[in-house]
Amino acid sequence: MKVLITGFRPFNGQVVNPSWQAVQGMAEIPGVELIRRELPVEYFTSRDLLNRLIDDFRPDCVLCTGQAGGRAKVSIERVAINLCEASIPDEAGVLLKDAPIVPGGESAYFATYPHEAMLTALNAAEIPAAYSFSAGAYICNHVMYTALEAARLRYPGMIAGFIHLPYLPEQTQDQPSMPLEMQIRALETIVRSMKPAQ
Ligand code: PCA
Repeated sequence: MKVLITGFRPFNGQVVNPSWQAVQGMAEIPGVELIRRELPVEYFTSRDLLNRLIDDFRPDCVLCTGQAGGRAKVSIERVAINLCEASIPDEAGVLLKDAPIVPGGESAYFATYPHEAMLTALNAAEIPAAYSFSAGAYICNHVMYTALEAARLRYPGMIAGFIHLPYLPEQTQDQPSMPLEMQIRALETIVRSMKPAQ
């Protein structure tokens, strides 16, 4: 099984992004070809790059990951919406409000990964995890929408979804966080619970 897994660069003045740290830290998994890539926290370049990676590698599964500062658990995102609505600009200085990702496109796409198996596996591994029904309306949602749109329109059967990760302990004094070791284990557990579509 070929899995394209992405993390993000740091953004909004931070020096690390747990998502790329965790993706880089993952061990190889038997039976899985892991393709790891870092995405910029920019609307247009992240979408173009992800689409190009999907077209080049034709993965069975696209798993994108990002930071959700303030959340205590690993979030299994269930839905991406066709909306950009952010209070901060992206790292290229683009500020979008009330803008569609794809004008005239589907309003929303549901993640196509085996969310129940993933949550069960995370619970069994005693890693705090929960479903989330909003990936926001910034770059993470944008990238998730892009992956799910590619699955729907170009690569039927491709598994796609998005995982939001908490802050690392060193990123915050007063907000929830999760050690890097546990974030890495979470991603390994999630990938192991994926099954390619028949
Ligand atoms: N988190 C942001 C963008 C990049 C990241 O890691 C988000 O939730 O949209």
